Amino acid sequence: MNVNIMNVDYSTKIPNNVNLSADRQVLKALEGWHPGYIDWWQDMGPDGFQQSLVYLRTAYSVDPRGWAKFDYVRMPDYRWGILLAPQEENRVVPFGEHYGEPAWQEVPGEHRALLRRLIVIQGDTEPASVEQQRHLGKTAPSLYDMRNLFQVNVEEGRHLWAMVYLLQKYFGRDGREEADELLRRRSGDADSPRMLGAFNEKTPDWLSFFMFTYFTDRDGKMQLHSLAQSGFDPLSRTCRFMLTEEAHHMFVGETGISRVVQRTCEAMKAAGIDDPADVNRVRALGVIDLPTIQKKLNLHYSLSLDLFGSEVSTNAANAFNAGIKGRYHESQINDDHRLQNDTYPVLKLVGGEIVRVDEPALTALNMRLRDDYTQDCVKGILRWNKVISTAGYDYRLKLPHVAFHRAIGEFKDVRATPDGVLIDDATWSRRKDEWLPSRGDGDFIASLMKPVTEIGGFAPWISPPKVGIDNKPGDFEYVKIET
Ligand code: BYC
Repeated sequence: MNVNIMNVDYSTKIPNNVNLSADRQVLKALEGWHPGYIDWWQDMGPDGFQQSLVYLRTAYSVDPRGWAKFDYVRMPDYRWGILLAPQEENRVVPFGEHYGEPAWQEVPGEHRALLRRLIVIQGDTEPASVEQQRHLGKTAPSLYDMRNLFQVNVEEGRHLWAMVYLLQKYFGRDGREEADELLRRRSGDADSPRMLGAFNEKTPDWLSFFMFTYFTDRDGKMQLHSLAQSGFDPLSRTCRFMLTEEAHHMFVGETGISRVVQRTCEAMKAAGIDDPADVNRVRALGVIDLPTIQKKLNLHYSLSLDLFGSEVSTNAANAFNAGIKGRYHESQINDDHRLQNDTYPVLKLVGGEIVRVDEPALTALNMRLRDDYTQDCVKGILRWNKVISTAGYDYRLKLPHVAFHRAIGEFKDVRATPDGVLIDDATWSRRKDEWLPSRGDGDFIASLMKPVTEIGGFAPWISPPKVGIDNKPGDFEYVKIET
């Protein structure tokens, strides 16, 4: 069969652009995995709405100029497919000890375990996020938002398929076992949790959902960029296409928070409130006060920082040396791409103080990626602050210090304020509710989470978006709930 890599073959049960119909063994393995996936989706995917018609985009091509089409779909009928970006001719390993050698089309034997581990970790996060968000459909502030949630969910499901394809095609029996385990672990489960910390936390409300898609999906972006550099070409091609979808997830987060901030500012202005920190008066208006938004931001940013691992990591150095996981925008960096003699400044705790220490660049790769991530996060903060200043308020949202509220790495054993001042346990206990969402904050936000399902309607705590999805008008029925 002539494979057209740009267009996706929808004639097989599992849509793909990897010529699965000629790869009987892998097709069989994937078809064997499919029923378990559907069971998982029914059990752990969006709670309710499985029979609703949702206006979703589905990838029909991997051509960046036009790759998706929109239509009404019942979520269990979504065509989860295996889509790889086109193979680049003569691609070479772009970094590490194998720098300049031809990229691998098969798993390099010596790096098999390392590669499998990274693919499994990546795969584990995808279903985890769907599990964390499964109850949110019931409190969606609009059909527009509900549709975005479900879009994110089905695409995280597809990203799981992407990793399962790699495991089943390239890792034989242990790959198949790992694929089964990905359906067995559950977010937050005491016995069988998901692998990384942030993916076992709750996503209790829509503000958390927006923060998660802004901050945690952005870790996904950074990690996928690093894996897209991989010398193992199938992983690189898979991640490159995943990044195309990922952009929308972060858009949902950024615009979601922007709309919450906008609504709060409008309500404060209309009520003549001058002080955004006057929490009780603002809350009485039925909108989320800016200090509470800041606390949610503190929480989700710090949880997401933990996803970068320790600042100094031999795992990261090994993955780089092996040519398996590169740096953000590796091929655009102007250096020797081996890093044997370079250093990188790392924030560390030395004698009870936070200082910058030059470490070998190879072991500091997690820190470097985390720094790139922080820079990327700042962009949204600037946009949200623009909304606040345009409304005439002198209040700034900001990223907390990297030592604040950490469970992984250099600062996991200390307490710090959002400004990075080290404090003792007693001060932390006394003041932590000023910095992180308290039970009372959670209860207040929960009290606002009333579903709005009429066409074109929005909950009073969030502004409508500036434009619709797929250029649809404001009164478009993004989800036909009863069909
Ligand atoms: N929680 O050398 P270390 C996404 C473990 S998100 C629990 O410090 P390393 C998405 C680590 O496994 C992107 N354990 O770190 C977003 C190791 O354990 P072992 C997901 C943690 O290995 C939203 C030990 O601590 N993709 O796509 O250099 C929605 C020492 O590790 C954590 C990836 O993460 C933690 N936070 O870096 C949907 C890419 N951190 O081996 C999807 C693949 C560390 O000693 N993963 N540990 O038992 C990696 O590149 C790396 O494994 C990590 C950790 C960056 C996660």
